Amino acid sequence: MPVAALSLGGNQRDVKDAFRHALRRLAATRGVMVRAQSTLWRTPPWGKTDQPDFLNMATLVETILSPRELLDLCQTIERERGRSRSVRWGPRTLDIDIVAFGDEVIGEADLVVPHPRATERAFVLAPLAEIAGELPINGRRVDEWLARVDLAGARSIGPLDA
Ligand code: A4P
Ligand code: MG
Repeated sequence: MPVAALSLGGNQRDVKDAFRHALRRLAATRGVMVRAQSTLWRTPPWGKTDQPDFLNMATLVETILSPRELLDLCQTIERERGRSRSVRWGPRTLDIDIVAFGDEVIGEADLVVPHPRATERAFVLAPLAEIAGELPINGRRVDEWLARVDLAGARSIGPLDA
């Protein structure tokens, strides 16, 4: 079964609660098994810097869903936590990106895998490296990509449930 790497992020309202909700929903979905979850990271805002710090984490799921079905599921979970998409790279309660899906390469209008910006984002790579450092993405391993990005201000704050 393919393993997909997901990146979770948010900086509005109760983000930890949104992450717990997301992990519960993923685990409760038939055909999706949560195999690993990173610690929680506090990260400075990327892209649009005049907004609060984010919380980020990563999870690995093994799934019989297709990439599109997994995207639909992630978007349903985002909507359940009131995600609004008004500002690009702006504040949000819960964002779930598919970083990688097995070794699939997808280039559709609304689904690009591996996620095109994942390899330049410390907030994606640092949590993911804890659980999938050797995962290849676009020709390099996650831990190799991580060595190339600026980790300033990003720190693990421990397990989600602590
Ligand atoms: N979409 C295409 N490919 C994918 C994929 N692999 N996974 C499409 C998920 N979605 C994918 O998503 C818009 C559309 O992208 C979706 O409807 C889906 O069809 P989006 O999340 O609103 O925006 P985006 O275009 O994916 O932008 P991007 O670059 O992911 O930026 P975001 O998600 O808006 O960035 N700083 C820190 N420290 N931590 C963060 O978590 N997040 C953002 C938000 C900005 N700065 C951050 C963080
Ligand atoms: Mg996104």
